[in-house]
Amino acid sequence: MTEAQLNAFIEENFSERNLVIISNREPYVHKKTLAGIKTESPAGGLTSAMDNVLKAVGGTWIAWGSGSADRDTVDENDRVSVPEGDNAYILKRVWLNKGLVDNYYHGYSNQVLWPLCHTALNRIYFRRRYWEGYVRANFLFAEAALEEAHENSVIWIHDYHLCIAPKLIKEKRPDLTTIHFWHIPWPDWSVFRACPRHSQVLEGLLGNDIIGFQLPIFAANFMDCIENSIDATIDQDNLTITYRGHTTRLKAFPISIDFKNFETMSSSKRTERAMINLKRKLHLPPMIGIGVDRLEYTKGLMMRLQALNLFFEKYDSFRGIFSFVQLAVPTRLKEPYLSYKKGVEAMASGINSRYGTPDWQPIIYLDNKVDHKDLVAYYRMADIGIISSIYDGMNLVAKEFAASQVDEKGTLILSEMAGAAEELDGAILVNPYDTENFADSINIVLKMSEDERKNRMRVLRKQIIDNDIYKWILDILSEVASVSSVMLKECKDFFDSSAQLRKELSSKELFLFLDYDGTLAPIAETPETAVINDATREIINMLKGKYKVAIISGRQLEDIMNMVQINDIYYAGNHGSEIWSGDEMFLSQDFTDVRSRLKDILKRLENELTHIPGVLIEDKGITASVHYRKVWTKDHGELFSIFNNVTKGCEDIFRITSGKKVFEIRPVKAWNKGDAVRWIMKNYGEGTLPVYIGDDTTDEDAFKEIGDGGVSVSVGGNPESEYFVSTQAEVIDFLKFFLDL
Ligand code: ADQ
Repeated sequence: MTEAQLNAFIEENFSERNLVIISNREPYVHKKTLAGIKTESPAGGLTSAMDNVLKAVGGTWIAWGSGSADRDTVDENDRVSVPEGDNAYILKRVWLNKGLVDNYYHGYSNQVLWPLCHTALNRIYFRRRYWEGYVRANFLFAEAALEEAHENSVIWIHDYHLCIAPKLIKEKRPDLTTIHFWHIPWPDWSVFRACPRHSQVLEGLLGNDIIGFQLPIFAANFMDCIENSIDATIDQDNLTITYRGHTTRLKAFPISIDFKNFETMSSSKRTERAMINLKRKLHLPPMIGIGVDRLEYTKGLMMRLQALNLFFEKYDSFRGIFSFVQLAVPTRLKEPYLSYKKGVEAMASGINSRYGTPDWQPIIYLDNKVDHKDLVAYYRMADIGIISSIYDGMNLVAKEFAASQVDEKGTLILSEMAGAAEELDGAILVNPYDTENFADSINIVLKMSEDERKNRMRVLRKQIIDNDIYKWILDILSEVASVSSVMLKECKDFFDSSAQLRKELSSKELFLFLDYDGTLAPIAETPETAVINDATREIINMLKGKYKVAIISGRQLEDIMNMVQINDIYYAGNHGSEIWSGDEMFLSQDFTDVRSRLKDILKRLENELTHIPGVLIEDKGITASVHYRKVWTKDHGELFSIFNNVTKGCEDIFRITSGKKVFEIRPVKAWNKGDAVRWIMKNYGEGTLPVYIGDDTTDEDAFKEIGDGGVSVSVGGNPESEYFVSTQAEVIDFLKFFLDL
């Protein structure tokens, strides 16, 4: 992928779309110096890649104006054209006062979300004012985006600082396409539940049309968090979440670097001269290791130094001939970073005083930031690059190191906990917590044959060449283009539309179709405990005097009639295969032939799932449900693979769907809820208008059946329905609406 190819794609698809990027940090900072105002340009690879995109198509970048001369360089709308002289796009600055910076940035962003997502729970520190500042700052970013957005704009939001902004933007402008890229890991629910205000964070992010993660596992973890804390409709197969009528798609887009640029910089004469100078200036021995990090506890610098300490102790023949150069640029100059910095420096100097000699230092510790054009010399001259993150979204240093290895002589030691480990074959993987194995790995790499090193490095580099930053941007923008062309279907808030509905429906005869679990009764741990409350039962009893009423359920007919206990209404059980008309039962087909197959499947599932606690297999005669609400999240992977394995190959006979922590197994030819609605309407509903409410994926058949010929309402939102109510608790108000009509 070349930058030119990407630009051509963007020109074609986005030149009319006005791209708006929002990030915490700005791409150009204006600073006051003695010599006047100075502009500092993009530091990281990502910023410069996004900068190139906007230079190609124009658009707007919204960011916190943090430079000392930032206010002096903007117009009355807080905008400045960048880059200077080129005026390719607009940088719009958001102003945050010191209190907001403390609460939003140093507080909720860096003391709650950052440690949380890196599973460093003991580093979380929360104050209520952090949250208030976070919401306020997000409001300011969202407001700036709304001011800049045109019709048809695409808003591309970056990272964990801006979780609430998508919801705020979508509430005001549902027509805008919003994509959020999450640069850091997303933990599973057992970790994320520790987050103070976690539901608001998730709700905020569900304002996006697309959320991009570094790896599929982070998207799966996000889904897991939604499933456990928000009443939304989840489609595991298509990785979509529908909440309050809006659908969000999740997808992994592993980030990368500008490979060509690193390779070109590293192959230059300038770099060759720089390597000679560095070796002389730093008194480097024949073998060199390199670490390049922000001074950040998640990067595992302490573990790396512990491993190096043990390495020099165990493999003393390397003393005097191998030095490790650590570039550690301090960031976030506050606690806990100040203490961490002291600890790292003390450990480095401890190793030096233990093993160092007057003319050799085992650790050369440098705490300055180095431009990428100078950094490549460090990468290229190293025999070993070490990355030891305790958890990391991706880690671009891994890719930069490989791209700079134009002589293919260096080898990468990479933490298994870094996202890059999932992507890069050819590296030597280590567990940063396993100090001895880590130290041994350094020894193995330093003794590795030249052939093996070259082979490993070639494999590594090939993967980055094929997946560079331009491909990453292209993949994301292609997804955006496809989402906006398909236009994810939206549904409307039932209560917001109630005045209009009142007008339309009050003169009509209605037939109310009510789903049970998750609609009339809240979702519960087990099917027996999902009960309907007295108030709801009383309202249905009153409604049946006014309209025709049917209860439609996935449960067996007998079971659902027992649970509801209301006479003189219609019932459909087993997802519509069994229907009770008030005085007789109708069975849609004869199921004797599939019954034995279903029994076999259930028997196998029972046998193979016995060791997983919490699985509940419900045999409903014609159909079956496998509930896993009570199964530990850690066992989900195994459960899913056993389930898939057992049900594989029976697609011609059974239709398998997933709902709220349940798999449904239904004969392909069995009626679904849509068929049941059609049959009941044909036989008993002449002259009435159907109104259907349900919460699950199995209700989609009924929503589709109703189409424009009635009113379809989902609990939590489902793109197939026309309206939604937000939660199960609101269903009672929905029923009252019809009582009052
Ligand atoms: P970081 O954790 O900041 O960001 P990382 O991938 O480690 O990102 O990259 C750091 C960048 O800073 C690299 O470009 C590197 O060259 C540069 N850098 C670090 N130390 C430096 C030094 N001493 N001198 C000069 N430059 C230095 C987050 C996530 C990552 C994810 C990125 C991108 O935490 O997991 O890879 O975003 O999505």
